[in-house]
Amino acid sequence: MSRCSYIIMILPDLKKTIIAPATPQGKGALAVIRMSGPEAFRIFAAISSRRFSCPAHKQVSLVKIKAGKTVLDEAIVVFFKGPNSYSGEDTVEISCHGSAYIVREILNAAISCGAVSAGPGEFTFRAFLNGKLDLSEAEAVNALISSDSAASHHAAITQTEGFLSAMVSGLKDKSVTLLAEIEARLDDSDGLIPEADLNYFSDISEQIRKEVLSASESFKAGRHIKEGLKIVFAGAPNSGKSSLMNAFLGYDRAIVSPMAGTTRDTLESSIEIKGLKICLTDTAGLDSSAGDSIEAEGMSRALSALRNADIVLLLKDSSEPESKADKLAAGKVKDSICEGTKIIKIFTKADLSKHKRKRNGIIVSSVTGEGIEELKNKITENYLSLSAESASAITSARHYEALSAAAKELKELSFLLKRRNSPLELAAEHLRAALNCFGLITGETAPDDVLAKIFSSFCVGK
Ligand SMILES: Nc1nc2c(ncn2[C@@H]2O[C@H](COP(=O)(O)OP(=O)(O)O)[C@@H](O)[C@H]2O)c(=O)[nH]1
Ligand SMILES: [Mg+2]
Repeated sequence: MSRCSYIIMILPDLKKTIIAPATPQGKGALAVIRMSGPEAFRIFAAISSRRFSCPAHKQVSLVKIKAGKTVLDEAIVVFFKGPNSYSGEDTVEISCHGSAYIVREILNAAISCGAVSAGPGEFTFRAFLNGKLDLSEAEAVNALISSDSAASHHAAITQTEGFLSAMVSGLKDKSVTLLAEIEARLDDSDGLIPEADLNYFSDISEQIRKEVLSASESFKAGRHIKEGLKIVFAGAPNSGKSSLMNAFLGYDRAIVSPMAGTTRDTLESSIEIKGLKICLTDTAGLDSSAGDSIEAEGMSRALSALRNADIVLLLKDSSEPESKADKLAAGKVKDSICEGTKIIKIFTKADLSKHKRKRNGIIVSSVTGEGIEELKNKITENYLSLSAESASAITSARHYEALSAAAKELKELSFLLKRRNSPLELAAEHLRAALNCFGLITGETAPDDVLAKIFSSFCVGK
């Protein structure tokens, strides 16, 4: 999205009443349309068969919806009176039949009576502006909609319940108390307040910094929880990468063939194992003799997948002696991976192999399924604690950056306080900067364009 396009919608105009479908486009048994704003009840009355000048909060009615005299549908309608609604405004939720035509006509009818189409995330943006939730809770709503594993769901649901807000609010309270102590000394020209105990101040600052660091360090786990573990299949051509990926998934995602060079691009798919999201990437064989430009591009994508991998499965055909291509692939993997990436050696085609001796790796067969369970256990063994950590992990890069910036300010603050004759003005500046970072997470100090960017990543209708 260009900078201009989100600058234009920086803050929603709360005087307007917005409307949008809350369910995906297309045919379905039911569709939900949401309308929110000061005119929501009046506009709904104008498109319905009954007069609803002042419906009761949470009133549910079965109503005919009309465009002029034409009946469009009979729908269940729920009324929420602001401020007790999701957005904090008067809201009408229409559950109509899930025809794309009906949805479009209801939207058109409401728009012709004064409603405007909602922007992405605008219902939640309004909820934020109306103080119904803070920014981290609003982001958690989006994460909840995108959650695709038990762990990512658990992390999102605890954040919608305010875990992160409570943690940040605790950090803010401690920082504000310390700032008040420092500012009192700055304002105390008459010397009425006891002199600052800089050691004590420094201890408090260190305490806050340690809490911030422990939260920001959980981002490593949080990233895995949200984005999943990145597993890459690598090895010589024909070592059985695509077959193993398919065996893992339980369906034929990748084309398998005895012809070397069948997989020319990287192929991605994800599954859930033991509550964790696992992203699998099949790669083109790591063959230096990659001839044409497509193969060369395939190779370069494979190397880039290796650089981003958490675990690389290095495959070798166990029914054949080790080849030059195997050695080459192993070398390429070692040269390309980042520090911390784990390599698991896999000996494939166990059903064809005469020697079933296990050599520092796992023997698998994509044909009989042998070894697949063992491999799944091996992949997840070091990450099982992630499910437990998901309740308190930082999952957003934005939150991580804000916490890291706060930790940096607090480090400078402690350093300053430990020095004799430190200028307290400077100490107060570092503390204010740290507070500003905390406010970025909960939204108080987030600039309008940052807010607009965050909400523009939401679905329309949320
Ligand atoms: N018998 C047997 N054949 C396999 C197995 N895995 C792969 N193959 C065969 O080996 C060939 C290459 O497999 P493929 O998955 O395309 O290898 P890739 O080039 O590494 O992706 C194909 O003919 C597969 O049918 C296996 O576990 N057992
Ligand atoms: Mg392949």
